[in-house]
Amino acid sequence: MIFRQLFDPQSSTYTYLLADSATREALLIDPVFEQARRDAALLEELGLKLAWTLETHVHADHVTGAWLHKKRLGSRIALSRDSGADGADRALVDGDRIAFGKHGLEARATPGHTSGCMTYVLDGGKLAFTGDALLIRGCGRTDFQQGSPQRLFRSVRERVFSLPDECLIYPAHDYRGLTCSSVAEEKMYNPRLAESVGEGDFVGYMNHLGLAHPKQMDIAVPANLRCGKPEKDEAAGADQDWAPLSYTFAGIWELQPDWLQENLSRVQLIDVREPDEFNGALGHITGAKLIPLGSLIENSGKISKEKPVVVVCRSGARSAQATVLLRNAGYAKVANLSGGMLRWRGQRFAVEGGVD
Ligand SMILES: N[C@@H](CCC(=O)N[C@@H](CS)C(=O)NCC(=O)O)C(=O)O
Ligand SMILES: [Fe+2]
Repeated sequence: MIFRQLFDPQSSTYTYLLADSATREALLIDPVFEQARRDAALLEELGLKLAWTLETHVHADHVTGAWLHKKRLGSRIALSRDSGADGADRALVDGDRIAFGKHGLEARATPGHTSGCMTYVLDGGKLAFTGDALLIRGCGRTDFQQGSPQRLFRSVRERVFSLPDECLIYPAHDYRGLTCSSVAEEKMYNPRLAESVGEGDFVGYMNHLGLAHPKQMDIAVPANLRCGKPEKDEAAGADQDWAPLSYTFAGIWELQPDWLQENLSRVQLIDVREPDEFNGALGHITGAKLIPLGSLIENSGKISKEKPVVVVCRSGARSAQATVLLRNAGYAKVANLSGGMLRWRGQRFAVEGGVD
């Protein structure tokens, strides 16, 4: 079993990657639109095939990446039939099972935060992905999207707290940086839903939360009712298309030495090593401009914003940082030379200076 907890800092959303280590079939729970590249990079780096994306509910605070993953990776979309969303490949009802390899998730209807909330229970109760029904020492609000504190109370008590005490709880959000809890812990210490709290107190409390609506709500809810499909499809294609680039999980656009070798005249090549390295044993690529990483931004006036920029260093690490600095400085077309001068030399491409 492969398991990763991923975080979107903008909306404080957790996305979960689950996969069978033998068949490499994977699924994502609650992917975020803006993080689709990151998720795809991780899937690729781990050698996984995305079979499903699952939503715990129609989110009000971020747009799902479900449609984008389906378009790019061919995954299928599943969420509750009661969500009212269009565009799913599978409309889940209570008790449905989604299998991946020898593992499976059971869908348990846990309405109350919204009417279409599902909790997904892994392999008979090892882990539970509770969405916004049960948060760590908290719960989702009940003041919009057909929310109901009475329904939420019963969902958590009857469908989540009935899981084994040692079952781990992974929520859709945490606003304080907490990552994981357990059924036993929440039964005991959840200030709203612990076993010592009655339904009347819970309802009274939830009806007086007085929270502001999520900032993205007017965009997120309509988009999520289409499973994240943009109104205009072309908005999703904000990729760099000037070279066959790949995107790493660390968030770096990279290109391979063979492409650069053929296309040197189409790019500005910036070497961010120190002068003694540039003129040292590895040599440098013909036409490269030397601007050491430490003085890159002060010297960015020497780099045009019109022509794509490729950054190189010894191994590809400093130049990866340089791509981030340049992007932040407003350069849209920037990529790292994968593997740096070491790979360039290893593949026997020509250099100026250097020793054989
Ligand atoms: N400030 C956040 C609010 C997010 C929010 O309201 N989150 C919902 C989940 S969709 C919630 O139930 N929050 C529980 C809470 O804040 O106590 C935003 O603007 O996005
Ligand atoms: Fe929510």
